Amino acid sequence: MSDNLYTPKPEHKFTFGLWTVGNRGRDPFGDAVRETLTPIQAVEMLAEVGAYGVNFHDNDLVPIDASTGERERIVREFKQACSDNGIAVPMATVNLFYEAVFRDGAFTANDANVRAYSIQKTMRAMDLGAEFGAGIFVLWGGREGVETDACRRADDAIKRLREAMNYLCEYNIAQGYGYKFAMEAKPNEPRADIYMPTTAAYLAFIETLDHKEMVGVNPEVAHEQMPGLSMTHAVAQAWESGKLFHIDLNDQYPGRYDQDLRFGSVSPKQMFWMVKFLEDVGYSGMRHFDAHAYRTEDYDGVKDFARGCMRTYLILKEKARRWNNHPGIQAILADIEATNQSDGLGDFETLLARSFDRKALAAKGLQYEKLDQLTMDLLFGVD
Ligand code: GLT
Ligand code: MN
Ligand code: MN
Repeated sequence: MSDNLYTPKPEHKFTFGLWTVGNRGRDPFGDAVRETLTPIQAVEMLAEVGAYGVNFHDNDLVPIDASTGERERIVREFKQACSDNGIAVPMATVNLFYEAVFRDGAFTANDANVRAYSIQKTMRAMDLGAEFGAGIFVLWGGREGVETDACRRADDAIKRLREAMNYLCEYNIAQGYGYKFAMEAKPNEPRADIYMPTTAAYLAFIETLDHKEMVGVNPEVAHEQMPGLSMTHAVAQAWESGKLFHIDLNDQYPGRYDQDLRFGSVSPKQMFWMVKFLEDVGYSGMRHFDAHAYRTEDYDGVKDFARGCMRTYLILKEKARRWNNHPGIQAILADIEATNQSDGLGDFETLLARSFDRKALAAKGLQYEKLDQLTMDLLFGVD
């Protein structure tokens, strides 16, 4: 087996955020364990490990208090570093969660000035991303939630979110940026409850927007798995709705804080189904790793982490190819498909007149045990 198969290449569209490889291991109980990585050092590292692109929040690149002159210098130098290292910037986003001003939310905050400031900050982040040719703009509403519902009606929050999105879509049109917005759900953390807890919640919300064609979703493995949901099903619904604009890959034990672990390191079987889905349907967007290295690691360990994310994706992609060509698996799938033949339901009268042999329909074993074990053998590498 050629190891080349598992070597990342630009066509795989593997990207990382500045905040991912640049994560210094801070958590609520302890401070940084790694030195600050400058944006330029991060780009050099991403090129070294074979990534295609880098993504950033406005303030990952340009400090919030930077002067116009500083901003220009930073942008110029970072553009140079990206071009020197052959690294693209396919996605940009905005930090609407770190500063104290966002303690009550951003687009949904009760203070109208906070809401306006949040929209202005987003417009400026869109300007910044556009300077790098980013085509996707991610919006993660991490602070859009509550600890107590005493503070506002939840439907008012949704109306405010809609107003903000409609305004930003108009700005996108007016500036001719051509962004696709990708909204990222999360059930909780840092708020006790976040208003848009699942990808499916966003899919329903997007349909109510003035420019819904411009807005899709950015499902994240960890955010679906925290409450024990299926990432594959979330991704499938987004895809089927034509709304899978971006994806955040990592891993997560259900029922815990947002762990953002190395892709595939916790639930390889679930991630196999997800990768197989993406590859089978021909998803052509970015494969973005929104994860970070263990707090135990130095920067060599961060490289191991980044390489591991991409390698695992490519291994699962190859496993999916083999699954699709596995004679035993395909024979069972053909059996399943044989039961799927239909001339349609016909009109009401026809269907009401049809008789069904309920017992016969329930009698035949479906071989899903065998199918699943063949999958396990393939994943374990023993077949
Ligand atoms: C933050 C969050 C991620 C989001 C990023 C984009 S920021 O790291 O945990 O899930 O994708 O805002
Ligand atoms: Mn996360
Ligand atoms: Mn994310």
